[in-house]
Amino acid sequence: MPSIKSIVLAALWTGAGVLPVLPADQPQWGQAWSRNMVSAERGLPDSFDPQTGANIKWVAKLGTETHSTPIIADGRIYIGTNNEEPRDPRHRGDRGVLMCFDENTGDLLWQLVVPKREEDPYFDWPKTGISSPVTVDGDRVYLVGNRGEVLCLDARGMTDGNDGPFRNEAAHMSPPTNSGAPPKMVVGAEISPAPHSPPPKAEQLQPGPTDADILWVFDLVAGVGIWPHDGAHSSVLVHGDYLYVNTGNGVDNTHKRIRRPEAPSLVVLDKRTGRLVAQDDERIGPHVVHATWCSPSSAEVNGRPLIFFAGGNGVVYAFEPVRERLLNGALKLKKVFQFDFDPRAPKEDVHRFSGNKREGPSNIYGLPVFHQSRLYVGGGGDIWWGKNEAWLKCIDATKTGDITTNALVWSYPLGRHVMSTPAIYDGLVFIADCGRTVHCVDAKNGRPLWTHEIKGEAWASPYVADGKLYLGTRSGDFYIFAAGREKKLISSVELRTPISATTTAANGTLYLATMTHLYALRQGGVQQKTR
Ligand SMILES: [Ca+2]
Repeated sequence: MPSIKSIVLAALWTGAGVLPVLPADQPQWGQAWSRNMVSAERGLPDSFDPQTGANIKWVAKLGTETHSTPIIADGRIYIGTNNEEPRDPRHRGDRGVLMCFDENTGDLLWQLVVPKREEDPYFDWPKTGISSPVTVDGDRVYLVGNRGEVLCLDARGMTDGNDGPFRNEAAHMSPPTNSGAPPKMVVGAEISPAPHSPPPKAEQLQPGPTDADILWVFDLVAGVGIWPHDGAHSSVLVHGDYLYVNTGNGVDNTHKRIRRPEAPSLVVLDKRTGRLVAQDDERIGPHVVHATWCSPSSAEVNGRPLIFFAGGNGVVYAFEPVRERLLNGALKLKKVFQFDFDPRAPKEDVHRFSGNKREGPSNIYGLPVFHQSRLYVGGGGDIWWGKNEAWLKCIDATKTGDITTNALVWSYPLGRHVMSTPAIYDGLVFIADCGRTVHCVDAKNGRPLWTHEIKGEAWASPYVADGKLYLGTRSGDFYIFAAGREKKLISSVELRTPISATTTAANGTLYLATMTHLYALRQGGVQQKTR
C-alpha cells in the first residue's frame, strides 16, 4: 500500500506537471545563488492581524533596531538586532546581537553578542545592532558582525561544548573596561579603527549555554585594511569551499575622504578556516561613494560559473570563481566583465558631490540578480549623501570585457533612491524605491506595467512567494499584492514600527521582522503569546 507521502508526491507530480515543490529552508538571502527574491513556498497567508493573532504562529521580541533579514535553516531562525531589550542580564548596553530562535516555537536558543566599536560612532553606528543577514551552510553559520568581522558560528551554539579553533568567546563578548557611550560625533576627528581591547581575564564574561559558539573569525580591518563605515551589511555567498564577502570599506567621518584606498571591496575566504585566499584587484577604493554594501551573487553563464558584485563605485563586475587553493599569498580575482551602471556620472574626485542631491556618482545597495542570462540591478544616488536619480537596469550577462556600451538591455527610471534588490517572477520584475513606490516592469523590455504608491520608503526588498508580493516599509506598513501583470493589492497591515528586513518564507511559514518583533505568519495560525 502506498504511503500518504508517496500519494502526496504523486499528486504533486501529476498536478504541477513539473518537479514537485516541497517546503524548504531559506538558508541564504534570496535564491541560491542568483539572489532572486523569489521563493517556491506555497499556502502562505493573504493577510494577518496582530490584534486578534489571526494567521500568526508566534511572535518573538527583538531589540529596537532590526535591519537584518531572517534566515531559516535546519529548524532554526537567525536574525541580527541590537541589545536594547537584553535577553541576558549579563549583556547590558549597546551591542550587536544575532539571535537564533527555534523555528517551531520562536523560543530563543542562543545569541551572539558583540561589543560596539567605540572609537568613532561612524565606524559602528550606535544602536544599529548586527545588520547583516546570515548564510547557513550545513551546521555552520556565516555572517559579518558589527565590528567588521567575518564570523563562522556553530549552528548548535554551545549545546555541544565550545568547538574550536576559536575558543576565546569570553574576551570576544566582553566590552572594554570603562566601556560606555561612544565619543561625540565629531566630523573631521582624527580617529582610526582600533582592535577590540577586552578587560583582564578575571573580569571577562564567561560564555553560557545561550551564548554563540564561534569557530573562527576573520577581521576585515586587521586582515585586509578596510575602513568601516556606519555598519557592515554583507550577505556571504558560499561557492564550493569559498566564501565571497563584500568588505564594507567606506568613507571616514567627513564623508569626503577614503582613508583606505588600497583595501579590497570583495574578498574570498576559505570557509573551513577563515583564511584569506583572494581579493579583487579593481582599485575601487578611491571611488567608493559611501561604503561597500552590495553583496555578491553567482550563476552559470553559458556553462561558465561567474561571481557578480557591484562596487561602492557603482560598477557591476563579474569575476571567475576561485578554483585552486593557493598556499602562498592572496590571489587576485580574475575579472570577466565590468559594467558602469551610471556612465555619465562624474568619475574622479567623487566626494566633492557628497550632499549634492542633483548631481553626482551612483552606488548600489541591492544585490545583482541573475535570471536567464541577464542581470537585474537597482542603483543610483546614495540615499543619504547623493543625487535623487535612480534606475533599474537589465544587463546582458553573456558579454565579456568592458560591457558598459554594449550590454545594456533596458533601463527603467525609478523614483528617488533605491535600496531594494529586484524580484524576477513570471516575466515580471518587481522593485520598490525610497520615493515610496512599488514598480512592476516587463522583464523582456523594461516597459512599466503598474506602480503603487506606498506610505513609507522601501529599505526592504519585495519578495515573491505563493503568487504574492510581500513588502514592508519604513513607515511600518506591510503590503501583500498579487504578483501579476495587473495591479491587485490583496491586503495591508499597519504595524506602526519601521521595517527594514526583507520578508522570507520557509517550510510553509512567512517571516516578517519589524524593528522590534519577528512574526512567524502561517495560514490558520493563532498567536498565543510573544516569546
Ligand atoms: Ca568556539
